[in-house]
Amino acid sequence: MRKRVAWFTMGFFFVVLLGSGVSMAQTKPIVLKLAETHPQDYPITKGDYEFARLVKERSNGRIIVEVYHSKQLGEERAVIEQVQLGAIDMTRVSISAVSAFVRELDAFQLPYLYRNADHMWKVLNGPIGEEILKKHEAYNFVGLGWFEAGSRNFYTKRPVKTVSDLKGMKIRVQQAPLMVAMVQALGAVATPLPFGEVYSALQTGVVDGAENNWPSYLSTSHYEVAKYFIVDEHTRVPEITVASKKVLDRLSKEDRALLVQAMRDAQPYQCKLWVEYEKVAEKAVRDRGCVITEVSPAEKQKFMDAMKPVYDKQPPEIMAVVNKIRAVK
Ligand code: GTR
Repeated sequence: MRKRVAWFTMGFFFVVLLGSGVSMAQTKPIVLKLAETHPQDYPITKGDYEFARLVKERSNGRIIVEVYHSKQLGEERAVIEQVQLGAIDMTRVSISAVSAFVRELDAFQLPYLYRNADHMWKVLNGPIGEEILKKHEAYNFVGLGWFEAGSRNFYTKRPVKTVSDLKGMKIRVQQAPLMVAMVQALGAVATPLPFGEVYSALQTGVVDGAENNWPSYLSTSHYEVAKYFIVDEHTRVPEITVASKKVLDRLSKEDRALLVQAMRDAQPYQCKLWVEYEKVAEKAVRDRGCVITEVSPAEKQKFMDAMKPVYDKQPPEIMAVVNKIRAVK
C-alpha cells in the first residue's frame, strides 16, 4: 500500500512538472536579435560577437544574442526605429544615427571636440557617458555601451587638399541633422544617405565625396570610386549599442545588468581590434593607390575655424555638456 502511494505521489509530481514546463532542460533561452550594418569580419562586428559570447557564458546559455550582420535587418535609421518600437531587440550603430532620435547625443559628436581617443574614452566611460546612456530611456531605448570607431575624414572623387577645396562639393553625410550642419559650415552641399547607398552615389556622381574612418573606407570599397582622402580628422563619432526599452523591460533587473556589464567588458577587446585594424586598413588603401593628403597644423586650424558656426548654433543644454567634456583632463 505504502509503495503504491509513493508511486502515485511521484507520478503526480512528474505530471505537474511536465505540465508547467518548468524543467530546466525545457526552459527556452531568451533570444535577442542584434542588428549590425558591418560585415561579419569587421572589427566592430567582432565586438558584437564578443558581447554575445559574454552574455551566453555569464547567463549559462539562458540569454542568447544573435548577431545579424551586413544590414540583414536593414539600414541603421530604419533599424533604430524598429528598436524603438520593440520589433528589433538591439542594434550596434554610430551615435550619429541615433542622434536623429536622441538629440542630446550631438554634444558627443561635434567636430574637433575630443583632444584624442583617450580623452573621448575618459568621457564615455566616466559620469558624463553614464548620464547620456541613461537619457536614452526617455526615448524608449536602453543605452548599453560604447565601441571605438576612430576619427572620420573626407574622401572625394576630385583632389581636395584644403578646406576651401570642399566648397560647393556634394558630400554624403549620415542621416543626422548635426552632420548636415557640419558639412554646410564648410560651404559644401550635404547629402544625407543610408550607408549602403554611398558606393553607387559616388560612382554615379550623385555625390562628389563622403566621410568616414579608414576601416569603413576600405570595407565598403568607397576608395575604388573616391580615391582622394584627406586626413582632416574632423570628428570622432563613437559607436553605441542600444536595446529596445520595451524588450528589456521584460527582463529581470539582474539580466539587464548582465547585458550592460557584458557590453562594457566587450569594449576593451573591440578597441584593441579597432586600433590594429585601422593600421591595416590605412596601409591597404595606400597600397591600392589612393591619394592621401596629410593636413598641416595650420590647415587643420582652418578646418576647426570653419566649424565654429556649428558650435554657435548649439542650444545651451548641449553647450553645457560640451564644456563639461572639454574640462575632462
Ligand atoms: C561607420 C559606422 C556605421 C555607419 C557608417 C555611416 O563608421 O560604423 O555604423 O554609421 O559609418 O557612415 O553610415
